[in-house]
Amino acid sequence: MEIQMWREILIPYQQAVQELVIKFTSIRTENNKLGKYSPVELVDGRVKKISSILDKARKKQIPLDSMEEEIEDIAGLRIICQFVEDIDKVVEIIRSRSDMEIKYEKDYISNMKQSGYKSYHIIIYYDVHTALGKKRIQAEIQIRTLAMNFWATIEHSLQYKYKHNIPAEIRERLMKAAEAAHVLDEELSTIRSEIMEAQNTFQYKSGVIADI
Ligand code: 0O2
Repeated sequence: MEIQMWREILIPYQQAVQELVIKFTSIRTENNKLGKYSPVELVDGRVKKISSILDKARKKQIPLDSMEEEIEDIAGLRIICQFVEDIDKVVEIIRSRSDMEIKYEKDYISNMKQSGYKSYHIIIYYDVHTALGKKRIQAEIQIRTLAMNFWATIEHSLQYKYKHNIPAEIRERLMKAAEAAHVLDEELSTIRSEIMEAQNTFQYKSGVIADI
């Protein structure tokens, strides 16, 4: 398929990512305005590069006409939470939304990947209205804590550097780091209410909600 055609195919995905980033970010800003704790800390989104789409299709032997259905992360969203407990809250929010239909969920938190990767994935169907009309696209939403994200970002860079062949010694250290990230999440969870209270007080004092 020609590059120009791909550029056209990706337009609704770009729009979907922009819309979804705004929608999830507004959960944070609305909570802040109400002086409430937000389960959403950070939101990021991206459209997969054409070269990565084609690589994935080649690797998984996906035919051209089913690429859009089978490559579920052409539109990708990442929602970062402070605490593990917040992930469940975000999942509940997504399940209750009428503008997003869940295709399926993958829990890599209860079932950590062999690499040490932890994250909660939800594949959704989402309708976008572009100049060319309505299109139902898929998006992958990854929900994880700051600690899980820190680990995943570093591991992803190493995967890239070593072309998916990370040396055994580094892999071992990554497993230790994954365990340390898990311990950090557990420790912080035990003082979650203290931290939430402190952050609410801080928001009032620093005037984040003073302009309501
Ligand atoms: P990107 O955009 O570079 O992040 P597969 O990709 O074949 O392993 P599947 O079914 O496509 O499996 O989806 P899966 O396992 O849910 O993984 C999808 C995405 O989750 C990946 O996208 C990563 O972003 C993330 N992920 C999954 N496993 C790992 C891991 O071990 N380490 C890290 N750092 N991230 C992981 P892509 O395709 O890699 O693309």
